[in-house]
Amino acid sequence: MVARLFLLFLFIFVINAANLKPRFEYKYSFKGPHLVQSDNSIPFWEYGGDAIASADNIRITPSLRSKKGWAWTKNPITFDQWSVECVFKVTGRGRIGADGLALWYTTQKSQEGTVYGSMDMWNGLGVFMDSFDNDGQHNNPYIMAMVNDGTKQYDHQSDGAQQQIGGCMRDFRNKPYPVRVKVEYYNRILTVFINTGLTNNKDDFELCLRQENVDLPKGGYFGVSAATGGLADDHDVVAFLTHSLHDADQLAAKTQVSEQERQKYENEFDTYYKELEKNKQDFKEQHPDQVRQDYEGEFDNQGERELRMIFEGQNSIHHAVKELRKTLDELLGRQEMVLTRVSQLSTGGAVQAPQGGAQQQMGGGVPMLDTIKRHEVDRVMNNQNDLIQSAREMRTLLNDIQNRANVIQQNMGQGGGAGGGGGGIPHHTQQAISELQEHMKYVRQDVVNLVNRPQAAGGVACPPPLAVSCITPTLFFVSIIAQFVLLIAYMVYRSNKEAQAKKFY
Ligand SMILES: [Ca+2]
Ligand SMILES: [Ca+2]
Repeated sequence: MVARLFLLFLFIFVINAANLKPRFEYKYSFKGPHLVQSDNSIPFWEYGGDAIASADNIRITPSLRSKKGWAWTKNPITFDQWSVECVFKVTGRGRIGADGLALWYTTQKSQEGTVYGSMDMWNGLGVFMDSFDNDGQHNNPYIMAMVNDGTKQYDHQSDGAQQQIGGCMRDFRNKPYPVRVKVEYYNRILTVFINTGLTNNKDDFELCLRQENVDLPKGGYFGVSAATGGLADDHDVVAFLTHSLHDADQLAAKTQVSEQERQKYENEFDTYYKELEKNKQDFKEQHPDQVRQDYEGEFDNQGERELRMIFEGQNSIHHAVKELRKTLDELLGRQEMVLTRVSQLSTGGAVQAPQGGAQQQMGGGVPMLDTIKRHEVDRVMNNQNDLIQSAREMRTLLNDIQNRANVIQQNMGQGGGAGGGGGGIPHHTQQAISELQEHMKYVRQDVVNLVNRPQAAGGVACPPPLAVSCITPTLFFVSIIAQFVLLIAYMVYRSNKEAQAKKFY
């Protein structure tokens, strides 16, 4: 039976919810995280008593004994049907807390009193979250609603059990998530839902009470208050969210009116737009020099310029990296070369030794990559030896020729003194010598004539401008002999060369 009743209620709520269109009323709401302003005021709200406002919530009372606090909207509401959602946390160290939190819709505000921190005998609605079980019925914490016309006193001793229009027993203290109480007043129906904060789902509401034919005064104030007694809890209100409720059909009618207004505003907009365009055109015609060019291309160029700068920067970085890599490769190559030479010096010293002499001959001990080969060295050495040998032979021949010349000279001297006494000299030789002496005599005579003739003539002399002096007979004969010797030496050298060539082949 209870389940069927609950389903019926739920069906009615769904029907109601389907027809309701809420609209958030920020002037009757507050929430974090920037709840309080720099001057500790809350926009559209006022608070007092022991209440402390922070950025995240309003601590209506701290967990100290006998504290009272409150917060009210500054202005009365301008709508008749509404939904308020109070998000709060009641926390205390004890298993039992006190006294409780109240949510108000009344015709008066900011009256500190005895009913959960606010004044008694109120005119309007009070929804109480009663923590402390005054009547000992073990039915607290308890949530109840009470409507007052300003004449009734709240009965603390019985926890208002006989004054409530409805309620439910729910534990709202020390919950993991904020507790939410949603109160709806629509078509004279008062409904209270509760989310007990066991989950993080903000829409996890359950019905607490529903009462029809509830008449509330118009133009009241919303408020919250709390109080502590001998026991104390922190009563923190995290958010107070107010929505005005509108019938969907009424809203449609209002929207229809808005549609007509929209047409009107659109026409006005068209008119103003055309006028603006006309004024702009007139301005361009009157001030052609002040008319700015189209910005589109400029912005495009700027974007392209930035893109090009980025590309250029990347290219320069790429180039620098390439240069670095190239330099690194060169360094590595040099290092490898040095290492190779060092290893050759350390391991191949004995092998290199035979070439040491040649290398030193080539101008130092620095190894050369294109060094002279062994057979080339041998050839050069052989040529040098040949040259030395030839020089020795030539010296020998020269000595021989010189000796012979001396002999000839001696024979000539003896021949001149002894007459025909030839001694051991053959006859033909003696005859040739005599002929040679004859020729020499003629030659000497001619030379003497040549020397003496200029003196005798007294005119022609050796050409004085030339530095070369006139040749003397001794020099002449020496030159003749030297030529002779050179001729013989050349012939000897040639014969030796041909003999060597024959021997080589
Ligand atoms: Ca109580
Ligand atoms: Ca009780």
